[in-house]
Amino acid sequence: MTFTAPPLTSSKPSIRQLVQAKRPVVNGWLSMPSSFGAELAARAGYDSLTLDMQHGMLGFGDVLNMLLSIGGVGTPTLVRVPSAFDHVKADVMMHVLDAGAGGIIAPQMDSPAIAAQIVSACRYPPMGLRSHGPTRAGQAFGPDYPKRANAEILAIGMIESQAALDQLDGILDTPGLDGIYIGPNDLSLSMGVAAKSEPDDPRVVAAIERVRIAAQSRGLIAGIFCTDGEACALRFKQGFDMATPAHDVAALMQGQRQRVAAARA
Ligand code: 3PY
Ligand code: MG
Repeated sequence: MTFTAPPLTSSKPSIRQLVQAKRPVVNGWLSMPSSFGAELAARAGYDSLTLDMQHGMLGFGDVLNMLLSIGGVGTPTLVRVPSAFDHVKADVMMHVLDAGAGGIIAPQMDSPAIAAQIVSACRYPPMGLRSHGPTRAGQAFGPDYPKRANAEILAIGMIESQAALDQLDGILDTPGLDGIYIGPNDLSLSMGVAAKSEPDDPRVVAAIERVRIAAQSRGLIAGIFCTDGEACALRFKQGFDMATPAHDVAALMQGQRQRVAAARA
């Protein structure tokens, strides 16, 4: 008798399915190393979650435990990896995909060469250089995972610098790239103004709109980081596919401050 472990498939739609159905993807952003916190976020109703290894306090072990607890709910989960700067970082991308991430958000996709490296790390040959070893992903997504992965894993890179704006067409034309995420804070800094999640400098505002249109005209997913839910709603009205209502730290602090203030009122 052979035993095949049932895949932990979820009834929740994938990010790609939501985007194709033109439904806005509300993407939670987790920075705190807590598998219980990750489970709570998954139960809070987000369409997708991103585990942040770049600026969040997460290492690989935290990401694995958070993927395990989110897996119980079934929310599609991406991992923002620490860096996309050089090929060495491809090992982190491949490692979190093996752990069951549904895709990568790579920061600072500043050139077509970096974009090509991100895609390559997310794709098995012949499309890329991802090494075979889906230790958890093969269990979580089923035995046909290696066959499906190239089509289903999302390779998303962040547009958040003047350098990326200067080479935007070349970056967005990278074969196999699934989408872009705008980092408004780094983009603002790189354009010479203060870091802001909701930039008001007209040059930054125009750049954000230019990136969204250029990405979506190529069929790429366009996502952006925001301050809160209201800001996300505005971004969805502008036409963005995905938006993040800030990270868990901001939400936790806002909720706690409100309670402290209410208690002292
Ligand atoms: C930015 O705004 O630069 C980001 O990377 C958001 O996380
Ligand atoms: Mg950034």
